[in-house]
Amino acid sequence: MVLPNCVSIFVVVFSFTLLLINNGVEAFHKIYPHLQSVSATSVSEVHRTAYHFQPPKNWINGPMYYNGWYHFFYQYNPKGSVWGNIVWAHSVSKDLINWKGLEPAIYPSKPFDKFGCWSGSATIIPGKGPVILYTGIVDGNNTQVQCYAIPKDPTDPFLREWVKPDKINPVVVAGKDINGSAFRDPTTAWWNPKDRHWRMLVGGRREDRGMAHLYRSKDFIKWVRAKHPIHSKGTTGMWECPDFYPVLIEGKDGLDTSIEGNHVKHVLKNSLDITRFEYYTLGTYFTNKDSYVPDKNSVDGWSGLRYDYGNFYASKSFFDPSKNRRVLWGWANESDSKEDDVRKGWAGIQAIPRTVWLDPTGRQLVQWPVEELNNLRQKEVQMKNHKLAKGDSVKVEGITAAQADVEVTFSFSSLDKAEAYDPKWVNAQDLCAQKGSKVQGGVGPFGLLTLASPNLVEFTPVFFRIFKASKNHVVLLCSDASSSSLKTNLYKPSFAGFVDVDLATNKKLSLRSLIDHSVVESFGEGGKTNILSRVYPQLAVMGNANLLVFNNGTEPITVENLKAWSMKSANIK
Ligand SMILES: *[C@@H]1O[C@H](CO)[C@@H](O)[C@H](O)[C@H]1NC(C)=O
Ligand SMILES: *[C@@H]1O[C@H](CO)[C@@H](O)[C@H](O)[C@H]1NC(C)=O
Ligand SMILES: *[C@@H]1O[C@H](CO)[C@@H](O)[C@H](O)[C@H]1NC(C)=O
Ligand SMILES: *[C@H]1O[C@@H](CO)[C@H](O)[C@@H](O)[C@@H]1NC(C)=O
Repeated sequence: MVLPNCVSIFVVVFSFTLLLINNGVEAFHKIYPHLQSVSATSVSEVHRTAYHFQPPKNWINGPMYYNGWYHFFYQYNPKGSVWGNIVWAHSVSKDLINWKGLEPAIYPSKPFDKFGCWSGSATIIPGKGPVILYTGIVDGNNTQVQCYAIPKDPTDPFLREWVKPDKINPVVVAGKDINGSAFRDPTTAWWNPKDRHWRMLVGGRREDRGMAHLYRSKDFIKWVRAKHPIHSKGTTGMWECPDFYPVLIEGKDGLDTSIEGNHVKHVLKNSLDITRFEYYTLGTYFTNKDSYVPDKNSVDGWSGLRYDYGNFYASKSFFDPSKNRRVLWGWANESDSKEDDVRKGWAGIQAIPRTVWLDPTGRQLVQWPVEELNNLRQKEVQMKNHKLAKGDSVKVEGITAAQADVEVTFSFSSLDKAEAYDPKWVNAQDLCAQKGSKVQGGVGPFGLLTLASPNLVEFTPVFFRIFKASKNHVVLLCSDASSSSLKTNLYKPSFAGFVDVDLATNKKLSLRSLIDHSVVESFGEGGKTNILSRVYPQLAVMGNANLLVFNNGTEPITVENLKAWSMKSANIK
C-alpha cells in the first residue's frame, strides 16, 4: 500500500478497536474497509518496541523545545474506525526518550480545518512564544490551507490548550496557479533581521515537478508568496514535509533556523511521495534572491543523499537550545500486512531522535542517537581484539539481545582481497540483494547478526562489504531483512547505502545498532550511513534472540572493540 503524505499511514489497534488513520490525499481510497471494524482478539507483545516511541497512534508534526519541555505532536483520528478528523495529539518529555501523553492540542473545529488538521511545524517567536502553522483541510476535495495556532496560556508548561484565532485564519490559501490539493506541510519559519520578515516553506508540486513554495511575512499573520519557489526539481513529484535549516560548516553544534552567513550551509530535505523515501541536498541559501542552490556535488532528486537508507519518512528537525543541537526525528511504518497490524494491536513507530550536523568533508550530514538514550543502557558487556576468520561467527553473551544497543569497531590489515567493483552497481539496495551476507567475499561481508535465532535460521545481518574500484574503494553497508523471519508475506528489503570513507589511511569501520524487538536501527561509520529496518522474527524473539559478530570474507577481520548493553524500556505513557 502506498500512502501519500507525511502525516498519513497509520493503522492502529487501540483498546481492541482498529483505528484506521491517515490523512493522505489519495490515501482514503486505499483504506482497508474489511479491517475497519475488526477487533483484535489478542494484543501481541512479541514485536512491540520497548524504547522507540510507539504512540498508540502517531506520526510526526512539529517537535519543539520550549521552556524546559520537549513537545511532540502527532496525528490521529479520535473517532476511530474511518479516515478523517485528523487531530494533533500531544506528548511531552524532559529527555526525548520518556514521554507523557496529554490531550490533543489541535483538532478540527473551524471551517478552515473542518476536514482535518494535517502536518505542520512550530516556530518559537522570541519574546512571544510558540506559533504552530499547520495544514487545514477545508472541504471533501482535500483543499489545503495553512492555519495559525497559539497556546491559550503560554505560561502553562505543558502548553495544553491551543487557540486558532478566527479573524486571521486561514493565514495562507493557495493562489490560483497552485494546486490546492498538493499544498501542505508548512516548515518552521526563519527571521531575516535585514528586511525584518519571517519566511517559511510549503510543499507542493506542479504536474510532476516537486517544489517548496516560499512565503514572507512581517507579522506571521499576513503571508505573501515569493514569485518563485525557493527550489524545485522536475520528475520528483509531490514534496511532502519539506525541512530547511542551516548547519555549521565547522562543528557539531546545531543552529537556530534563522541563522545565516558564510559559516553555514543549508539543508533542504523533502519526503518524496512517489518513492516514499526522503532525500536531501546541501547547498547555499541566497537570502537576497530567496533561492536555494544545491552544491555541485550534491545530487538533487532520487539518486541523492538520504538521512536513512531504510524505513524512515516524514521526518522533521528542530533546534534544541538547551543542548545547542539540531534534532532530527523520523517515522518508520510497519513492514508486515494490515492483517498483522490487527493481530499485533499497533502499527508504526518513531525512530530514535538523532542529533544532526555537517560532516567535515562538507559532502554529507552525520547523525547520531541523542545522548539521552544512553540512560537506558545497563549491563555492559565487551569483546576486545577478537579475530574472525572467514565463516566465523561469535555470540555476544550476557545481554538481552532483543532489546539492546551495540557499538563495535572492526579492523583489517589489508584491502588487497577486496572484490572488484562494477561501475554499473549504482544502486546500493540492488547490490545488497545480490551480495548478501551468505555470498562470501574478499574484504567482507563482516558485521553484526542481529535478532538471530539459536540455530541461525533467522537473522538480520548488518554488515560492510568493501569493493575495489579503479581509483578508490567502495564501501557498502547493508541491513538485510531477507532472512529476518520464517514468516512469509512480509516486506523484507535488503536496505543498503554506500559509505563515504577513506580506507587508505584508516583500515577500520564502526557500526552501532539499536535493536528493539522489531527494529534494527543502525549507524555506520559514526552516523554517516544509517539504515532502519523493521523485522518480525518468529523464533528470534525475547529470550531466544541472539546477537553475533561474523565475517564471511577471506580477509581476517578483528573485532577491535565491541560494547553492548541491555536496554531498559522507556517510560512512554
Ligand atoms: C469538489 O470540487 C468540485 C469541483 O470543483 C465541486 O463541484 C464540489 O462541490 C467540491 N466538493 C466538495 C465536497 O467541496
Ligand atoms: C492536484 O493535486 C491532486 C492531488 O495530488 C491531483 O490528484 C490532481 O490531479 C492535481 N490537479 C492538477 C490539475 O494537477
Ligand atoms: C556465510 O556464508 C556461508 C556460505 O554461503 C553461509 O552458509 C552462511 O550463512 C553465511 N553467514 C552469514 C552470517 O550469512
Ligand atoms: C512502508 O511499508 C512498506 C511495506 O508496505 C512500503 O513498501 C513502504 O513504501 C512504506 N513506507 C512509507 C514511508 O510509507
